Amino acid sequence: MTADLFDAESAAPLALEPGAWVLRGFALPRAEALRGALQAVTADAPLRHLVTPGGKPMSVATTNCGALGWVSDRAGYRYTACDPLGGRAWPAMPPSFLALAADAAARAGFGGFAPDACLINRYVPGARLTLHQDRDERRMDQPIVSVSLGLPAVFLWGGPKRSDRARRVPLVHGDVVVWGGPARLHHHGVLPLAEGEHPFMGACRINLTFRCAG
Ligand code: MD6
Ligand code: FE
Repeated sequence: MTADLFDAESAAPLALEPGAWVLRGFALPRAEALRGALQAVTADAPLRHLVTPGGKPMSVATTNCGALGWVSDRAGYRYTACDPLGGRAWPAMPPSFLALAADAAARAGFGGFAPDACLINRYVPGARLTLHQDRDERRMDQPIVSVSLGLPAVFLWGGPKRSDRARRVPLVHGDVVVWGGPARLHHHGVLPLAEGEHPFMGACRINLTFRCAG
């Protein structure tokens, strides 16, 4: 582990706008622990392609850990305590996940963040996420913490209205984005992932999104 990696945790956050921050490389020193915990979670609750309320399979594959998990099906979007695939509770949130989320939120000025939901998304080349708001959570006073691992992606950062102009923010392995307060309901998305092979994660991008859902 080099000094550079640890410096990432103390580097000044980049402000996208009030309440929204990019923490470059914040997760890098912990990437190995995160990957190990991720393997355990996905062995228990496999990644799967959920169907949108409109009936289309999502290009992103999804699973969850924590007390609550985000799901989508013909009936809509919601949080559930059990994995609809096996009927059992979602895997517990690994301590390494929880610590990273709390530390990143604190770095962005949101102290005491204790998420009860972690949505795990796997993007392969071509997978994308159209502009949306994260508004299925009960706690709008709590931020969203979004961790990028693996292949680079272009994050779209928009405004309160879907028609607001969206900025393109390149995200790489280890970057963390935190948004809350006045930015909590801003639209965001991910452009189609480019082809590539990441030395640490293979041919995919993993995104961990932490929320206070319940
Ligand atoms: C990202 N993901 O992948 C951001 N939101 O960088 C999201 O904003 C997101 O992947 C809701 C549901 C799934 C997601
Ligand atoms: Fe989102």
